[in-house]
Amino acid sequence: MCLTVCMQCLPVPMFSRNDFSIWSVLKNSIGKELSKITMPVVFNEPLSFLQRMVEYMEYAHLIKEASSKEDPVERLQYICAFAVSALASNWDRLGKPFNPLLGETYELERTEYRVICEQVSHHPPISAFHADSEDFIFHGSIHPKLKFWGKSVEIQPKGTVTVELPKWGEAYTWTNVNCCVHNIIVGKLWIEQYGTLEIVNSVTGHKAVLTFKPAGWFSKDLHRVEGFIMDKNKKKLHFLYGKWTDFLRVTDFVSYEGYFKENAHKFRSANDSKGPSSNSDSPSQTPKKVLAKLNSLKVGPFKSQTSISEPDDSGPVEPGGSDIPKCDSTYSIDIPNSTTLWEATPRPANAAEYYQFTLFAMSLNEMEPGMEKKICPTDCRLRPDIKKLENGDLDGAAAEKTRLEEQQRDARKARKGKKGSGEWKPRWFCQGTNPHTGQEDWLYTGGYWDRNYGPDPQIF
Ligand code: CLR
Repeated sequence: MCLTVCMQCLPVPMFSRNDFSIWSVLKNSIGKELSKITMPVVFNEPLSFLQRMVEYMEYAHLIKEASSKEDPVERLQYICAFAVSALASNWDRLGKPFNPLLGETYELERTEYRVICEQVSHHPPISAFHADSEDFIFHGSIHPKLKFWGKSVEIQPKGTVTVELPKWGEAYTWTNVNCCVHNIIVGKLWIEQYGTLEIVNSVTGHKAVLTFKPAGWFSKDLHRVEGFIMDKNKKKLHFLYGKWTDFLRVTDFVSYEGYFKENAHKFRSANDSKGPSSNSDSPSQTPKKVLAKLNSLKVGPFKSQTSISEPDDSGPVEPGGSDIPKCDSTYSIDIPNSTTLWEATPRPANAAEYYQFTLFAMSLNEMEPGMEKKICPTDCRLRPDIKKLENGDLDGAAAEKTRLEEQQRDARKARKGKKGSGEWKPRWFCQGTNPHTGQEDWLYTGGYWDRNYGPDPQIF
């Protein structure tokens, strides 16, 4: 146990979730959106979703690296590395971040950049962020959309993110790939990210198309990412490959072609990348096997809520499909003339006891001396429920969480009652058109770092 706040661990280890059934809670949440799902705090991690979003920034040095390159193709390579690295912290992270309260903010100042986030909408939940530094601006908004598939939950992080490199007058935009949390009924939870991520350089027309592969049979492609960088005429210039949990490399197209001819078997995939590994498990097809397992399931304090009826139509049982993330793919691709663009920092040795946090995640609640007075009173570092969970007080955290959610509901009702100016208006962002995509987005209105906050709004 750490007595002082340090970067290496949190104040106390997490509680075991073994005695709790996530399904007994989630089955009542089917069809609900993320901000309406209430789960016992034991399933939470001591971070707000705003902080989880800031984890995109862990490898922000890659954007600086991109900006330092003279060649637009090399710039795009590093932007790709950044986009992939931004997802690395999700590996094995199965705690649910706290739903941000409307108007909640989070700031992070590091030597290389600073970032401000705000929860700009509660229903639907939308979180906006804006990071700036000497070399880049990185901004966007995320509206996580949930889809229940029976055994799994699919999460679509709707919204676009934009990196701007002022030195080159360039903007790069993309939408993050979907992710799927498997085995919510029974078994070990695991996370998969799959789909296509397209990054476009708005000025030169260069484009990267990266495919996040579904794990596939025998988990051959677990975590794998592959794709190409193309010029504006769609000519393939470079091949990128790696794992979103681990690394990204690049090689020129000629070396790739030569290697591909000799090792074609390594690239052939049993699945295409459109869906998660188990996209056949729609609710009406819940396999009998799963239900049988369910009946023998040990459930914790929520047993009374568990009443599962047999569906009329039991679908096919998957052939060794996606229930278990067997093991990481072990075959290696080592293409001649490759350069490593990014490599993940290993998790701390004690990560399993601390929500599988990376060192970066562990530092996100840190309060340096004097910081309480400096930060905005809506900063989630000041949220009592998150603090209590971090300190191991589960009951206290649950009570505070309920209090805050009730307070938020009352405030909403009070606003509705008022005529005219009753609508909530975000403080640091406004809705507008992203000039680089032409689409609706949330844009930073400025002024946060002047630090003239005043006492309102009081949301905690
Ligand atoms: C994944 C990367 C995306 C942004 C994003 C949005 C929602 C996040 C998700 C990420 C990771 C997994 C997540 C999810 C919200 C809830 C879910 C944190 C960061 C956790 C694992 C809760 C699971 C509990 C359910 C089974 C409801 O770009």
